[in-house]
Amino acid sequence: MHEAQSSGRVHKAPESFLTPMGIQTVMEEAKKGRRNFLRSAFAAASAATLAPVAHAQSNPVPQEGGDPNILNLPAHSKGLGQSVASDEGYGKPSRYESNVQRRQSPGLTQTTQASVSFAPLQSLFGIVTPSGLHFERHHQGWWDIDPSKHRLMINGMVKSAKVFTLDEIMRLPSVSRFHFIECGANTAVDWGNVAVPTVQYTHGMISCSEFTGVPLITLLEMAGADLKAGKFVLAEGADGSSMTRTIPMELIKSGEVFVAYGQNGEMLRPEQGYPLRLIVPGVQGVSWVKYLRRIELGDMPYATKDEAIHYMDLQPNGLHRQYTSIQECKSVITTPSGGQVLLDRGFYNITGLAWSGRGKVKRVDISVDGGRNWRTARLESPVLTKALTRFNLDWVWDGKPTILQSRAMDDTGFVQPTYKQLRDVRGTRSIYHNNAIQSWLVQESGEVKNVQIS
Ligand SMILES: Nc1nc2c(c(=O)[nH]1)N[C@H]1C(S)=C(S)[C@@H](COP(=O)(O)O)O[C@H]1N2
Ligand SMILES: [Mo]
Repeated sequence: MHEAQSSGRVHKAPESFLTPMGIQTVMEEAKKGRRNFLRSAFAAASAATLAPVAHAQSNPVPQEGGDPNILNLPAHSKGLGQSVASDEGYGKPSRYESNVQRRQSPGLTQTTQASVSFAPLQSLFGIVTPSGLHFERHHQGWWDIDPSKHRLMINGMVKSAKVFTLDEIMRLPSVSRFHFIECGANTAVDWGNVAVPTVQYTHGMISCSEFTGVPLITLLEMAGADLKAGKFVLAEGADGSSMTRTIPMELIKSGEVFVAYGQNGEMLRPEQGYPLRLIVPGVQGVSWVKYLRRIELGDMPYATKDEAIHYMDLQPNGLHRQYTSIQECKSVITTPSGGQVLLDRGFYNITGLAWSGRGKVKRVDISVDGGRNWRTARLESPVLTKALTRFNLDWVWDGKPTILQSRAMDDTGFVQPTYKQLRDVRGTRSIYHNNAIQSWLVQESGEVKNVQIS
């Protein structure tokens, strides 16, 4: 299996093809002359030294012990390797992985400079997005701010306004938690039935990291916040976009909302808001204010520009949904997905991601026949609240065209809707908050395509 598009090969070690079927099955398949089954398994291995295709073909029945190439010792098995990688300072991925990159969507128009880049979901494993591949959304460009000069003010309905330096914040009791962040505009282009080619572009405005920081309630208490009268805070960023968002105090009082400086074990990346960003689990990305410089406690929603003009949903009845904040339960199959090619019929591991802004993912069902029948996928651990959850399911493709779909359910019982169900409620004029079931058409040629079915 490989990808036709430039957005990254499918990464599967041969083992992951063999394990679910067992070596016995593989041997039987091979004896039946299905050498392509093996070929696709080996072709997927990334090292150039592994199993040249010609050998596998001229030798359809594996000898005892398997591929004879295992006996050809490559240079790296005989010589001295390189000195410690710390010579280069910060470690980098293998040069064979250089096609795994954030990308700008071909479907989005660019004004003065690019403001969105999408995470390569089709190339990632597990639930954590490597920091260098985290999606980006900048309303007015990103900055690498000098942390010694950065300040965070807490003001409004507090006893005395307080200004924190980064050092002062880092002395306080901290928490570390895994959460997804999804832009409210993720999957937006698909509202208009525009079939962008890959999962990177349909769903790549989501990422998941382990964030570290201080609960916002701690900082509010230190400033002597009026926790009875204070109902909402305004969060403000230090970049030129004057990003401002209203966050309800219920989320803050629960201790869920925190001011982060850490991401995946190190300081935040500049693109992600270094040195301070607000983490608002389950809530759309725009509320996760980067370069956080001010928190004001008030008693009403603020109706800021980013709440009164953007991120609202026009309903069929002509009214707008405002302050739409929770990202509802959603999932997507990341392999096989748009732009990838199945080399041959046979076994494939279907894998993907599910999430819910309301809590944990409870179940993911998968259909391999366009929604007629559903099988329950395996959820891989950990299954964490308001974090990405990885699912897997065994599948044997019979070589005929078919449609793959995933449908997630969260622990509130909410079930991810079809496009028909979503449009019945939300109409056809929405841009944001599309959590409909994604359909991937597997064509007879093996090419996988983005399609919409109701
Ligand atoms: N200060 C500031 N915060 C911001 C933004 C911004 O442009 N400036 N963009 C918001 C939007 S719309 C999203 S989706 C997320 C994107 O976060 P990321 O770039 O870390 O992926 O940050 C939010 N916070
Ligand atoms: Mo966003």
